[in-house]
Parts: sequence; C-alpha cells; structure tokens
Amino acid sequence: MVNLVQALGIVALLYCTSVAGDKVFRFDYTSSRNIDGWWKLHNIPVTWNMARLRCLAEGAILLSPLNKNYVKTMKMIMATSNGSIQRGIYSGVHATYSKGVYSSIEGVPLSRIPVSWAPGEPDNYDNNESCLLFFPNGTMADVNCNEVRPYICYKKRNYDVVRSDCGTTDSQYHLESRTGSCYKFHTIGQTWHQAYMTCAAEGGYLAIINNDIEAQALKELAAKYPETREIAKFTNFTDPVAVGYYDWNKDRTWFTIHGESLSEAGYRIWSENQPDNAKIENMGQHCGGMLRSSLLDDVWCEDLTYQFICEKSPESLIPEA
Ligand SMILES: [Ca+2]
Ligand SMILES: [Ca+2]
Repeated sequence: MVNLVQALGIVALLYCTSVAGDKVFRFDYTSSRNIDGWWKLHNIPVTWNMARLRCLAEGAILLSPLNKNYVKTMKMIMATSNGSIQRGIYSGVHATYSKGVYSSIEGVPLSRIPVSWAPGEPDNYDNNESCLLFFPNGTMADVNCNEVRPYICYKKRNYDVVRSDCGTTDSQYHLESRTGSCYKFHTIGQTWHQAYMTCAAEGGYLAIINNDIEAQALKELAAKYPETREIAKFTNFTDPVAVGYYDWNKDRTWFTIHGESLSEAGYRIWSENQPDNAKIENMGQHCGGMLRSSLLDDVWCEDLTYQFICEKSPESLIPEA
C-alpha cells in the first residue's frame, strides 16, 4: 500500500521530472513526448536553406516526419495554425547534396520515412525540386528549395544537455562579469545581415557596446581569435568584426540595433578616419563593425563576410516565472 505521503512524493517527483525535462531547452520551444523532444513553429516563410540555418542557430534541426508519431505531431501543430501554414511547411527531407537522393537532416533515408505523396507528386518539376513540403493532411510534395515556406525546428531530447550560466545549451557563450552579459565570438564569417539572424536565433543580438568597460571586454575577447585577413585585402585596417549598429537611413546616422543613437547607447569612439563609407563597386558601408582595437569602423552589409560577436542576457531563453 502506498500511503498519502508517499503518493504525494511520487506526484512531486513526476512533476519535477516533467518540468525539468520540459524546460531544459529554451522558452520558445514546446515539449512533446510523441517526438521525444521540443519543437518550435516558424510561421514566417523563408527558403529551405534559410530555414535550415535558422534551426541550426537555435540549436535545433528542421523537423521531418520520421515515423507515424512525427507525422501525427506535425499534423497536430499545423491544425492549430493558419495562414500560409495551410499551404504546406518545409520538412527536413531534402536532396540538396545529390539530386534525387533524399534523406532527412539527421540522415534518415527517404525509404525509411513513411511518406504519402500528394496527387501528381513527386514530379521534380523542371528538374528543379529538391526539398520536401509537408501538407496539413500529411501528404508531401517535392518543391523548389527557393520557394519560401514556414517550417518547424526540432530538438531531440537529450538529458545530458544543460543550460550554462548564460542560460543556453550553447557552450560557446561565456559570462563576462564586468558587464553581466554573455558573449560568443563567431569565428566563421557571415554577412552582417546573416550575423544578425544568427545572434537572434541563438537568443541574443549582435553585440552592442555601451561603455568603455564593454569595449575593453570585447577587445580582449577578439584578441583570442586570429584574424581572417579577408577585409585587410581591401583596407589598411585589421579585420573588423560585425557588431550591432546600423546606418538605417543610409544617411550616415548610426543607430544600435536596439534603436538608440550611439551616444545614447554610451560608446561612439570611431577609429581614425572612420566612418569612411568606403566603396566597393559603388557599395558603401552602412553596417556596424569594430576593429580589434575596439574602435568603431563602418563595414559593408552585403557580399563580404565578417567574424562577429553575439551578446546575450543570461535570462533571454529562460521561461518567465
Ligand atoms: Ca513537385
Ligand atoms: Ca569603414
């Protein structure tokens, strides 16, 4: 016989287990036993590759209908949403490595996935379709990967995953005691706009320098990583890293990505002769950069890639109490 105290203990234990399991990933993901993990619906349509990158930056992958439980879950998520979702969402099943050879992001081959095709599909229309779309009724079709569609990101449950001091499972974020923020230095360059997306998906933002102390902290952080020397080919300066300010109106007035002027933000020390709006093929510099000296330098927004620094509050991904 289980007495009342024991019963309450069991209930409390089950509750704690489920809460810990449910909340360990991030606030914007929903736990699901059916798919043994967490999911997040992105209802703003993007290309398949952008969807893939966004999930990756969130620490997840594109959800695929790997078995009947996944199919059921995807249908359930779509049934409670409207708009463009009703016209189909991207799955993680793709043939972008080799035309016609489909597998899910995690490598499950198409032959192992319980696909029921929509009428007339798959047709590889114009020999230009390598991504699989999932419809609300559970059928699928191959489509051009450049079409824009909503999608679902998925994180498989992993009990080893722990949130750090920085409130993330991403171990590359480190808490800086002098500012109370966490920072991650991205060594693989992206364009300023891509870098903005990556930081946002990680739960942060392109770093905003608010005072000399933060500038010093970022200078020390950047000093730990070698320069790529990519931009040095075009300028006399050491490689800038992308940070969070922007010439919004392209009229040389600079705002942080949180809408303040640089003076309001608290740091506006430009490198000598910067911002210079240097031109490559008529393309000026409207995006924010920081030299290794921590002095500011305007950089190109498109085409060229920069290493970049994301800043994150330790609370940003934690559910509100
Ligand atoms: Ca098709
Ligand atoms: Ca410049």
